[in-house]
Amino acid sequence: MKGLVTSGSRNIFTVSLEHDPARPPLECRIKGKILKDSEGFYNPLAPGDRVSIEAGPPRSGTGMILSLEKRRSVFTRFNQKGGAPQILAANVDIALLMTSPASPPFRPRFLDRALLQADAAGLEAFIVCNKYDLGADPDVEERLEDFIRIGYRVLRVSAKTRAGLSELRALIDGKSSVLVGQSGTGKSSLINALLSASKFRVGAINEKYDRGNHTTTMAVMVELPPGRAGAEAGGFGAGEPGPGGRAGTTRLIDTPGIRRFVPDGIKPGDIIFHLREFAPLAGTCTYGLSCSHRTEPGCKIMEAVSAGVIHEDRYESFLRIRDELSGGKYAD
Ligand SMILES: Nc1nc2c(ncn2[C@@H]2O[C@H](COP(=O)(O)OP(=O)(O)OP(=O)(O)O)[C@@H](O)[C@H]2O)c(=O)[nH]1
Ligand SMILES: [Mg+2]
Ligand SMILES: [Zn+2]
Repeated sequence: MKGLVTSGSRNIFTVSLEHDPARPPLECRIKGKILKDSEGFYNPLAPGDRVSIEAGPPRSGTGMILSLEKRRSVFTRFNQKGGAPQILAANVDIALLMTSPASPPFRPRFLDRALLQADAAGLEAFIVCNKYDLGADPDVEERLEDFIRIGYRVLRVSAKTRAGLSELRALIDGKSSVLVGQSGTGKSSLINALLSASKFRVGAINEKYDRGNHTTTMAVMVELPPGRAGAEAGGFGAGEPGPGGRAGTTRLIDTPGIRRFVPDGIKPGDIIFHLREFAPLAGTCTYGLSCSHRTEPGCKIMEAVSAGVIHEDRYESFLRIRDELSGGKYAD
């Protein structure tokens, strides 16, 4: 039987049976403990993975995972504690990079890192600035506008007032998306708002530290009912089964808050190709691709920073990420 992983810790996974959606999902373990094609990761499976399973005894509600189907995409990060890459979501189309203008404070560096990862993973990425009902300082606005200037899509929304939700719904309609962001930015709240149901537990902000309390502890995938956005867009989004069955289902993956996003699987020399306003300049410096973009004469990256084509904060992020991924090789 084929199944779709909707959640899982490191060894027990909830698998829904797509051909038989009326049947309750099964709690599954991996047969033989090791799953081919998923070695070396912190977690062998993530929401969105498609697997072959063998059902357990009737009415046990359990099963065994036999094999993993080839992934079309993975959104990973390097899990420093575990010392290995962690799969946050599999087979998704879109990364919704969650941030808030306040409470917790706006963190553009988090966005730089997550945008880099999404690009390297070949995913479409949107910046979602939730809690917009709290208002945004001019500094926050300046950075959001700069992300727009360099070509990223920014959505200003509120899970609380529902402002901006129909625009967001239309963008994610018929696709699978993963929500990634720091604790307390309102990922679970936003999914609840889109579901119009209190499916996920939400947590208060720690007043002393002005940050979230890591309420969500496990990544979980949910399906959104076909919505008005789908009807407007027509086609699959309206909930009609497309070719191959249930194509066009709108899926969202909630993930636990991440304090610091460490990119995974990106070579230091390749970062430049994944940052939108840097990429066209790659290789154009006097010293070509071997330029460190720190001190060299004829450095087009540094010239672009001086000319305001590259925001200073983005340049700073670029240097820091490169330094981190190369083990301090570029440190001053
Ligand atoms: N004012 C306001 N508060 C919000 C909004 N969205 C969420 N909150 C509040 O922010 C707090 C954190 O929300 P959660 O949904 O738990 O945040 P999260 O990103 O899922 O956090 P983790 O699971 O810890 O990663 C809760 O107190 C929510 O009620 C919003 O749009 N506006
Ligand atoms: Mg949460
Ligand atoms: Zn240079």
